[in-house]
Amino acid sequence: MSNHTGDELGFGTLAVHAGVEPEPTTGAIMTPIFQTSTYVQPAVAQPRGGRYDYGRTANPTREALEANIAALEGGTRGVAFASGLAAIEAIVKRLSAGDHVVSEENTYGGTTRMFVHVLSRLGLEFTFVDTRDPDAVAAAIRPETKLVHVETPTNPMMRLADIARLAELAHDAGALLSVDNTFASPYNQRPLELGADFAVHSSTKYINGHSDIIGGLVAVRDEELAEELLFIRKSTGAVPGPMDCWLTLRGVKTLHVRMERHNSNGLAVARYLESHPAVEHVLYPGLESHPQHELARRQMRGFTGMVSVDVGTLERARALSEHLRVFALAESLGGVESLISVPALMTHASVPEDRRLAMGVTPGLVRLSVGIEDEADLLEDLARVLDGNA
Ligand code: P1T
Repeated sequence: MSNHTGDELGFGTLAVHAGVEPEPTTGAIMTPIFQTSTYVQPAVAQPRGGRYDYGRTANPTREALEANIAALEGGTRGVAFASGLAAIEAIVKRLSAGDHVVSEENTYGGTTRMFVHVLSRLGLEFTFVDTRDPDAVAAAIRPETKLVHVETPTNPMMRLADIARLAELAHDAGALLSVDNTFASPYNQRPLELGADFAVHSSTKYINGHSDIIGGLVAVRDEELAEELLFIRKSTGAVPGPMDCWLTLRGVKTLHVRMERHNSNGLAVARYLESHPAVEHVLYPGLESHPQHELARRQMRGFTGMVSVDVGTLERARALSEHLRVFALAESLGGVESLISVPALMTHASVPEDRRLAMGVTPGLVRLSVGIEDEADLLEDLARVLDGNA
């Protein structure tokens, strides 16, 4: 993947500038926070700009962020939501009772919970498969299948789905493909360019990057899909606040710079852990030992700061995650600071135990979100605990 998105500006230039125009009254270089619920209309039912009638429908701070993510994902339109889950929910809510979704089985636990415990009750059907295997996806597709939903890399097993191959499969069956691109970020992977119909993010993570908001974003190439998502958002209400959109816009300006450091620190931590005798195995697409390393090299520019390791037992997982000093014990990921978590007891606790174990989410699995601190400090922190000097 090249640094340049087609014929125009490079990714870093787009991250800084896309969607951001000087404010017309003063020339303020930063997009104002339009902290308002409504707008004064010059005449009845004649909102300014043809759309500024109410904050749930339209907000200029939110629109700037939406234009930015559209550019970064190589799409034409972006739609912002109150959370990553609200963004995924809107994609699925395009469907109707009786429609069928094929989903990766190892998504974020909250995504699976929403599919199984909320959306299934409304008459949608879900089949969960290992989307590493395109044949398994093909076998799960039915005449009523309208959507294939994958996460790549997956949370927390770092499995990859071949986006180009699955886009073909889905389209041949008359279905659309949505890719949760949260773990990769658009800097490392651009699903729309590989044929996906939706690139969806928990912008809570890398895109905002500073662990101070909850948000979701979807980018699409097709205007009609954008209009459908906007209609669903307006009708169901999961809008992000203007302040959160502004913070996300500020965060995204440094996405390319942060991702370079996440990528290099992630690889350094993965290599270090792979060499350590206390670690049973390391899951990181950038390692030659990752079973899908070739696919990773083909569809990703870098391999992110997400590293999962199996240390064998819950006892050891607890010892590691509770004794580090630089890594903080917390859910979430993708912020500038390093975090560590134990998925089986934290982010994926809502997934039934037998399914967790079948996917490899064992009690000894530890997930690291490697931040942008100094590499030496991160390695030293891990060494101190793993070598037994905590
Ligand atoms: O938390 P929210 O912004 O609603 O995003 C949900 C979500 C969606 N997709 C992926 C891949 C995610 O990892 C998440 C949220 N994940 C965590 C909070 C976590 O610690 O894994």
